[in-house]
Amino acid sequence: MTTLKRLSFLSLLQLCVLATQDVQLAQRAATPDDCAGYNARNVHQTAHSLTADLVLAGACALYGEDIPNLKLTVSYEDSSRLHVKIADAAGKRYQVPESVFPRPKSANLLAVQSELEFKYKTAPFSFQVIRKADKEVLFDTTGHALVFEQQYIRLQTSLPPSANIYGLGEHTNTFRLPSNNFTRTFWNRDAYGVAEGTNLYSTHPIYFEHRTTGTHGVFLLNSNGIDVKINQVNGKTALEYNAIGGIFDFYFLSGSKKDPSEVSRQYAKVAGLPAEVPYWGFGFHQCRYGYQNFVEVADVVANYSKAGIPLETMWTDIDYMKDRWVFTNDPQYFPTNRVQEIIHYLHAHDQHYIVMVDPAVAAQPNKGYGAYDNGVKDGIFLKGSDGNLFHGVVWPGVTVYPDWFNPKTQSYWTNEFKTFFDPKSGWDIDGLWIDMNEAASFCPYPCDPEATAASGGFPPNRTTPPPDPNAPIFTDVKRSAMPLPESVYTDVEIVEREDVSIDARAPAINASLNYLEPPYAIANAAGALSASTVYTDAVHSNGLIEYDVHNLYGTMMSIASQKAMEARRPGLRTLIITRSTFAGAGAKVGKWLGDNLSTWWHYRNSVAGVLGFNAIYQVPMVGPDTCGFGADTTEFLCSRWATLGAFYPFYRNHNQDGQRPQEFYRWPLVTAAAKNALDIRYRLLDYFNTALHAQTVDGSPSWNPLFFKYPADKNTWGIDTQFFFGDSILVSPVVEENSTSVTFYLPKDKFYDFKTFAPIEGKGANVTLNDVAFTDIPVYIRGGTVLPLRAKSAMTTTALRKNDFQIVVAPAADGTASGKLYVDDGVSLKQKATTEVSFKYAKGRLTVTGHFGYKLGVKISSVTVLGVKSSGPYKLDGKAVAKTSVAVNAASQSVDVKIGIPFTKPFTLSVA
Ligand code: MIG
Repeated sequence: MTTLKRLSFLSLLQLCVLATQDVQLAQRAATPDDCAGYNARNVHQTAHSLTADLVLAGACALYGEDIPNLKLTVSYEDSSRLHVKIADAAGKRYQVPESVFPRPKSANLLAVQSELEFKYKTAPFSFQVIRKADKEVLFDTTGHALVFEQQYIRLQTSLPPSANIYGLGEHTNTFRLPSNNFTRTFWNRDAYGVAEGTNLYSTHPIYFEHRTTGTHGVFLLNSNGIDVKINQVNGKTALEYNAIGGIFDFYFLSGSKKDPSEVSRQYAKVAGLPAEVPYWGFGFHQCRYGYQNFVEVADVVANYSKAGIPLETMWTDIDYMKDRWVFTNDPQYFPTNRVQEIIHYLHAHDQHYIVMVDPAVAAQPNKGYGAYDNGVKDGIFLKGSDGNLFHGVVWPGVTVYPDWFNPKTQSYWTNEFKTFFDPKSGWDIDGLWIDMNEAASFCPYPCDPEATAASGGFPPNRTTPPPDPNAPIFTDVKRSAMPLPESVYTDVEIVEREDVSIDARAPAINASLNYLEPPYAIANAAGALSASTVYTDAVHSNGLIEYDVHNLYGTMMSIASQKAMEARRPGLRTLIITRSTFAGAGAKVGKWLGDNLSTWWHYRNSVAGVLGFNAIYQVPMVGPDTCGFGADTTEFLCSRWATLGAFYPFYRNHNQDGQRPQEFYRWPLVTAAAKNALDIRYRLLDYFNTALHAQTVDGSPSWNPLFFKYPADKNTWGIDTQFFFGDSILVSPVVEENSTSVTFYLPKDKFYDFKTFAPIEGKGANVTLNDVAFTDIPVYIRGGTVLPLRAKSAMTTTALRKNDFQIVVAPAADGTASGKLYVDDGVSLKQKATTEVSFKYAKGRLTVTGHFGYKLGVKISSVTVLGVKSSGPYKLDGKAVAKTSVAVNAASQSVDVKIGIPFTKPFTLSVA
């Protein structure tokens, strides 16, 4: 009786819904392949496009209601790109907003002009994408029903057995993905320890597939939670997309038969060309979580220079904040006047300073806390499903989160930056580090923010007494608040942490859908969708639901922060390093690989991570925490990592609070390793800057997997502990724990040892080196290359740019070589004048051409030709070079010709 009374109208309604669902349940298919799929009707084919209505062929209802009517649109966007879109016929469903992912321009080609062919069957509807040149079927949904339900869409393609698939990051799997029994989940997550096989911080639903016939790409533009499953079924690779929302918005990229990097360029046209970074951003960065106060930060800077290790940029983590509130500083531990002293010192020494900013703002009303009060006043914080401010828990305790979709958020954010990072009254930072933007929360699901915050540790108590506010800094004393680590190797214990346009088309909240616990559960390693993040039923100011846009949060924070930083220093390139990204983020920011651990596995695995972001996702400015973040590093691991790190695009030593200190100067061995590696990096810096600049122009990767250069050589396809830095520098680090031996693959080609310049014949076989010192790393120049090296390294990149060049000619087996050099002022967004030089070498003659708009102000000290024995005579622009200027090195078979001419115009150098 009472129960009945309590039954409201609403609950009665719910009962009815349940009843209908039961009917559906009874009818529903057991697996996606049991579903009848859709039939294509009204196929409308013009010379430019194809459209069709897709009509449900029979109830599938695997995870809720089917959407009975769909629309297929196929367009030939350019000769290498085919756009295939399968959406609801009504066009009401969520699609990735153009403000976050601007769509590529379409040349609207005729179908006959495309390298790709779209072939379809009508009943049930399936399709193939075929590369016309060789009739290769690149994508094939035949025999696999299309499923399109409110909260579950599914599509499967058959690929060759054990297909070579790369991409689908962010992940810590091998670069070539496992081809069986494998799930890649996209749901951005704070992923301490970056466990293999789990979803990490970023979402890049692009894969490259490599076959003997060529390399192509497939990009699914969808920001919802997705499981991509890869299995071997009936002798084929089955790749299945299971997304919990959005639409199927595919871009097929035809790639190339001979050059895998062609797909990178084609994808860059879709994702956007990556941002150019300031030249100083390639310098070495030192960071850690747990620098206690300004004295310690200054000491680290001073100790680097005392040790003679180039330090370009010093970083400060959240330690600087007062109670971890963003846009505040602790007046006792990090008083502004003392931090300004540090920043002035750094700037006076051509060094730089970066600090962290988190998105979550401490929910501290009535405390005069501007970042909170201003946000509340502007109404820019994200609201929960109840219409009140959404609360999570981050370092300061209970927090709110900026809603990047709110049109007022940009001016709020820009203003907080302008105020706190004011060059005169505040902290004049040079770059920015943004974290926790998955968005991360420490609140488990279901979340009780007050209870979680009260459970302790938010914010953590300071563990050291405040420093003397007048403490002298930069006094050249090697002082340390932390004990130096012992110079012995100890086993590393792995500690797992316990807790831890289209824009306007915002679909209305659908009360029959479950945004918190949808029927299909993706394999989110955090558990529920809303675990340790913003609730997925939160509604953005434009009506978009967090359920759909969760994976965009970090990229939207990146875009807003990039604008805020540019507003501080108009006209200058920004260096922003983020943790969370979505496809396209590289157009604005760089990325670090998150919370790795100080283990040999993480050290090795970093190469695959950098390859993915640079060569595939077009986020080229990337690197892991060198020497490892969590767990204690060791002298040997940190030595090896210092040498490998010198070849990451983004080279930063970063460490977790409480772990053993790991600045490079802490051990003599690591100091030597870092000095040696930085010497190589800096001499190669203009070569690498040229490569990265080229990537910003057309997407050509500046970090290459071996198979990009040797696509026909099957031995290279799975290699992910070696790589090319730029196009021509082969790096093969020692990978075994505490070992001085390394076995690596040397493709059938001509190489030269970077250190000795001695030639070495690659045989398409493994090579073993047994005596690689901990301060050393095997580096080879690929034959066929002209390298513009700085003749000498320097303590800062500013000083480096004043050093002369040494041109190294490393001929291929056929005696030819080529290379290029790009130089500009290194900081401006728009360049007034640039220098672009091209080097060609053939038949003993080096020809240097190009334009020299940007004044280098340096000389070419010498040209070094490798693999030759002849001492000349040499002629420079037809005039004989003095014999005394020519030095033959018999041991390495190289000749160094001192020329000492200003690097201002074209010239030739030839053997007479
Ligand atoms: O919950 O700011 O990945 O680099 O040192 C940890 C403190 C928050 C996570 C980042 C890490 C950073 C740390 N942060």
